[in-house]
Formats: sequence, C-alpha cells, structure tokens
Amino acid sequence: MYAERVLAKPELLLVLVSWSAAAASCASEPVTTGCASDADCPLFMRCEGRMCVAVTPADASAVDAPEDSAMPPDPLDAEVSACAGDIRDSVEDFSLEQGHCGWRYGYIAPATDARFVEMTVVQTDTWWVDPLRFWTHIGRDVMHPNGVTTGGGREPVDHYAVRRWTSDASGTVSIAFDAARPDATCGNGVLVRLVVDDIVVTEKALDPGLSTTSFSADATVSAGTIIDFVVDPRESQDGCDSTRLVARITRR
Ligand SMILES: [Ca+2]
Repeated sequence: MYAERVLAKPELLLVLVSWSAAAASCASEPVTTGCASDADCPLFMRCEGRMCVAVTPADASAVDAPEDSAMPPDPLDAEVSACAGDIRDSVEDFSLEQGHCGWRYGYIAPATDARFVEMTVVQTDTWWVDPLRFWTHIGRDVMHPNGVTTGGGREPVDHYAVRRWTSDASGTVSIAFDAARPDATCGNGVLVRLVVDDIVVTEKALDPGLSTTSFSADATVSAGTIIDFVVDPRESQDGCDSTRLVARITRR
C-alpha cells in the first residue's frame, strides 16, 4: 500500500547533484590481466576478476601498499554537516558517526538475515563490514556490495550495501537519488533499490559499461519511517561494482 501511494505521484521535484564529466573520467580501467590477488597489482590498484583495476581513495585501504607510500587526499576534509535545513543530502551529511543527520551505514546479508546491520569498521574515511573479508563498504558518495562471485580473497557471500535514513518527523518529503556505475568495461553491473519501510518503491539496473540512473517521488512519512538506498551486486557478482550514489530527501 505504501509503495502504491509513493508511486502514485512520481513527480520530478528535485534538481539533484549531477554526475560531472570529471567524475566519469575517474572510471577504473583494467590494465593488467591474470592477477590472483591485490599483491599482484600496482599501487592503488586491486585485483577483480583476475584484472587489476584502479581503486578509489575509499578502496585504497584494502590494497596492500608500502608503509611509506603517499595516500590519496582525505575526502572528509570538508566540514561536517550541521544537519540544518529541510534537505538531507547523503553527500553533504556523510559522517563517520552512525546516525548523524539521520543517516546510518550498513548492509543486509540476504541469504542468512534480512535485517539491516550497521557497519562498525572505518578505514580511509569509509564504512566497512570488514575490509579484509568483504568488499562491502559505503563512503561519502560511493557504495559497494559483496557477492558470492567475488575476488581479491574476499568471502563468497552476498551483501547488499544499505545507506539508511530514518525520518524524525511526520510530513511529505521528496525522495530522490542519482546513481552511476563508473567502471566502463568490466563486471555485470548492479541493481539500485529504493526501499521505504521494507517495501521496494523502485529498482533500477546499472548495466555493464558506464551507465547512470535517477529517481524521484513524493512520499508521506512518519517519525521512524525508514528509507533505504540499496546497492545489490546483481546475480551475486561483485566485480567492478563500485557505485556512485547521491540521495536527497527534501521536506515539503
Ligand atoms: Ca555486479
């Protein structure tokens, strides 16, 4: 019923942060084939599907690097959001404190437990389940699931990455997201879902190759309404599944 109410008014109400050409140019490009682990790849690259691909600063902590190597710039140099105003923006509000501005960072392991579990590990300004065991992580504007078909020594299990916002008041909101898959030439893509109080409002596929998608709709929420932005590895394959996602919730 809730989903029907949401979908009954699919108005495009927001102007979202657009994916810039500069962001697209950061797409990881496979340069080496035949790797068996991250150790076989150059600095700041990781092994996915037996190919070395460039990693984002958020991924870099998962790659074995010399102790004296220079790390990428800290993406959290910007000020922490004061949570003011009627717009909750997942990029501006991002924090290494669970619950800041109503946002929480976690995952669901669908094969064993449908419940949301908060991530507890922070590395390189990114939330992780465990960077040595799973690819599952959420950063300021990036989300990555884990899959049964995986690489780099990670465990073969499905994890949906979940960026969650919980409403603190009743009223009408606009819920919107932009998502993009920057890896142009590898993997099978991902599924991006908007889930409100456990009901799937929309599911968008980001296909192999550089692809983008977006969604916006109005919804009536109550205090405690849960809005989840979910990245599914798609057919349990997590290779090259780094996904850019910007979510906005605007009180009306
Ligand atoms: Ca995938």
